[in-house]
Amino acid sequence: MVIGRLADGILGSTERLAGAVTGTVSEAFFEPVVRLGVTGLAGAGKTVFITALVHNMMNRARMGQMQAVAGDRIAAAYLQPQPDDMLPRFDFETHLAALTATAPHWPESTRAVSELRLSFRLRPGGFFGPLTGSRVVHLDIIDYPGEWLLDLALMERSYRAWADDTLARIDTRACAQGFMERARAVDPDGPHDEPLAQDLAARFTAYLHAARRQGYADVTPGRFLLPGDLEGSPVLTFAPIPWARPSKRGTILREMERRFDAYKARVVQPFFRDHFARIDRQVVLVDALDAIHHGPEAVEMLGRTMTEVLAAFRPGRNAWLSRLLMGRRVERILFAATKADHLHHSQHPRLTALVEALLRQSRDRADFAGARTAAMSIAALRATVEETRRQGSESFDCVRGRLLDDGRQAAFYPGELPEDPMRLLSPWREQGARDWLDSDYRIMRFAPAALRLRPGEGLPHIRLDRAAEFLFGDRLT
Ligand SMILES: Nc1nc2c(ncn2[C@@H]2O[C@H](COP(=O)(O)OP(=O)(O)OP(=O)(O)O)[C@@H](O)[C@H]2O)c(=O)[nH]1
Ligand SMILES: [Mg+2]
Repeated sequence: MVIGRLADGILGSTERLAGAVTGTVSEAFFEPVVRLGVTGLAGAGKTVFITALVHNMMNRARMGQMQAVAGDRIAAAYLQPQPDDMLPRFDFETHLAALTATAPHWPESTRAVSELRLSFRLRPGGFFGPLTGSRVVHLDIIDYPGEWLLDLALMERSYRAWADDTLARIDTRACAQGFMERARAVDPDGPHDEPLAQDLAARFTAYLHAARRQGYADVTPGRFLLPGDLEGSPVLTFAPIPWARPSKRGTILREMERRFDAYKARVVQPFFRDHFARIDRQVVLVDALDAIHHGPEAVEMLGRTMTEVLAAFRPGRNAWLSRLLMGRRVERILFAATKADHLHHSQHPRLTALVEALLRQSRDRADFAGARTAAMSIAALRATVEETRRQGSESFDCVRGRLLDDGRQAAFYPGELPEDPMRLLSPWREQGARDWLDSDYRIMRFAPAALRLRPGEGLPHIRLDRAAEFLFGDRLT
């Protein structure tokens, strides 16, 4: 059966079933809700992860590692209207259609927060099961850019502290010079002038993008990189400028201060209060293979950015966040290296070990405030098959797939990851090495494979069922 048609059938019936099964919002009172946050830096694989997860929870033949699936506890899984009216809905149908088209393609980049509610009707289990009847559990999935977590560092700072600090840090960076020249020339006591503010903000944004490409982790304000519908608005039209005296009314310095405060109050705070603070379970997706491909410095920078991002999960270090959370905490955090279908499975433990090593720097300081954590390598959508090739007396564990660039089928040997992840971390730390010394790690972009799914089968994946079991399996039994 063609998956497009199969999926259509499922979707058509599920949203109808949703209404029939759960009826009104008031019933939600009796129905537990798990809020699952899905984050990661741009391109880490959030959209594909959510699409594949939802599809596989609705078509569970490939989810055997989940206890609730193995024990046949899930009677139905269906999409429902989400509880938050003000959040864009995660566009599951469009993303699924892209991945399951006759000529499948990857979904568009999303770059903003979105939400989807997947509900489960569970069969009664245990000794008293037959007496209790079925029950409903809701999984609210929230997709948000990891970059937004970087803004946490701004919340306890004044404009002055932030501007001073930022200018001192970026002063010598080559990619900041276009901005720095303009910033140095500004008279902070001069009258506020909108074209000047816009020019400063545009140059600062261009600097942030360049810094991000070069792997710098200190790229705040995060929303400058992913503005969504705030693009061009005054809350994103400010920049750090040098100052000597306290600001006076009507000056450009005063306006910059005011907009920085507005950014914190109107952009950062609502995100943390309305979305982040309500998350129960979290998956942080990491594209470690892409960093390895780019070399030692990129791996180091990925580690630093992750440390910054993960500060949000160690609220003890930030008084503002601790007050906001009021003792609430994320119960489980999964760190998942994505796109593991680029590697033969024999190398997956090494990829996982690298993610664990990258995390260790954050973990050593505080263990995520008591949350249970795990790391694994996954592919939300498996685009390759494994193949072992012989060349002379040597054999190579390859993966084969359709290349994204020209549609050709190709077998690909990505290079062998070292057993000790420090061999990936130390070349930059110890020698500032630009390239890998003894090996070469290549990466190829594969297109999603054309699929022939049998009824009940979700999208092919690697360890998505284990990831789901860790993240919310306990709430489905
Ligand atoms: N081979 C393979 N490639 C993947 C997988 N998941 C994601 N990709 C690749 O990574 C790209 C980005 O994936 P997305 O899911 O769009 O990433 P994202 O984190 O939502 O990206 P933004 O929305 O831009 O922040 C895709 O276009 C694919 O090329 C996977 O499981 N296997
Ligand atoms: Mg996305």
